[in-house]
Amino acid sequence: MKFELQATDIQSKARAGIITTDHGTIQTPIFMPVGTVGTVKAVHQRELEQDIKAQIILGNTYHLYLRPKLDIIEKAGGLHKFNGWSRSILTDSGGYQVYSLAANRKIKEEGVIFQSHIDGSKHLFTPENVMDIQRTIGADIIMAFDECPPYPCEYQYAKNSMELTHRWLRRCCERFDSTEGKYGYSQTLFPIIQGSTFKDLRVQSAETIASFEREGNAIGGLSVGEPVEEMYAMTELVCDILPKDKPRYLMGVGTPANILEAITLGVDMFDCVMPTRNARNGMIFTSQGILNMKNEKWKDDLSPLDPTIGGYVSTFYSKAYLRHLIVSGELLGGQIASIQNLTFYLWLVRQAREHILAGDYRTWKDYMVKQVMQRL
Ligand code: PRF
Repeated sequence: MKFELQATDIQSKARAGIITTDHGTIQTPIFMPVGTVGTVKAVHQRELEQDIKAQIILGNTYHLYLRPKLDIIEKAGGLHKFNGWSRSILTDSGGYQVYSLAANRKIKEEGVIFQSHIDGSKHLFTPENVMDIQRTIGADIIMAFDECPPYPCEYQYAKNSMELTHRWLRRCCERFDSTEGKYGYSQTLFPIIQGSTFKDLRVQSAETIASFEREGNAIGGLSVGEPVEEMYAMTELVCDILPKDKPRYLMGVGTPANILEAITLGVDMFDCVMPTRNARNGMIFTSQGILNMKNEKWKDDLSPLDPTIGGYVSTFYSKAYLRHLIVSGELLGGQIASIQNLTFYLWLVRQAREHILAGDYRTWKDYMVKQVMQRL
């Protein structure tokens, strides 16, 4: 993997860059649609590529390991071949899903013992086998195995958990560096900063993670229920410590406003289920603001969803038609809504990038946050 920092905004710490993996280039700042089980829910790979213009998508170790299981992904020749997505993929390590989804999880020094949310079967994730699993899945960027503590959390718990994450990182790196990709292209490992909302822990974690000198760094443990000001404060604190010549990934964030604000602080990569999950419930993001499709107001509005952001779905379908599909519980409603929301998220980060390159990001951001977050 390569990262070229192209520009830093004059008015803020926002950055524009290019990541190159063996599956293509990624222009940052970037939003990565979440494809938990190897599919971005309700969206075809062709739509992801042509309409949404996604450059990288996410997959999840926890889910793919439990179903369809590794033997099938390996037989296919890796996740890219299995799901037909030929651009870049990042996999999360399971260091989050195992805490949020699995039953009866027990965290020990060795790893985490948990029961599958699908069939109750018992499994063990360790830093070593999570590296091996992500080698087999074959994502371009893989994540270290971490513990994401809940919010709120006692100082001592957060400290112990952060130290465990750091010890696990050493084991992740040892296993990753002594193995190779299985499919003829290279993979890279990103470590994850933890430390809850404690400043001294965040500083310590950022310094420790930076000292591993991996090709990119991630910020975990945020957007887990803490006030948004805390999330921004922790993000800024760690971005100021992380090396400038490597991409920074803020995990699981967030709303359009969260993304635009975190870009100001120096974050380059984002992922979140919000655009797809909320789409299926009728919450539509557009360049003009947020629409609740269940609202009567849209029942006879035949204007296009969002003609300014480009893309077939956003230009072709009307608000009234999408409302009709969603109110009727039609599958196509979830599909159109998901494509609209992702097209908007990718449009938003492309615009952000252009304004960083032009040097007026902050001015544009202040205006845009108000516009895209207003409820229409
Ligand atoms: N760790 C991992 N994945 C994550 C997170 C984390 O802390 C978060 C926190 N918002 C989202 N996804 N491994």
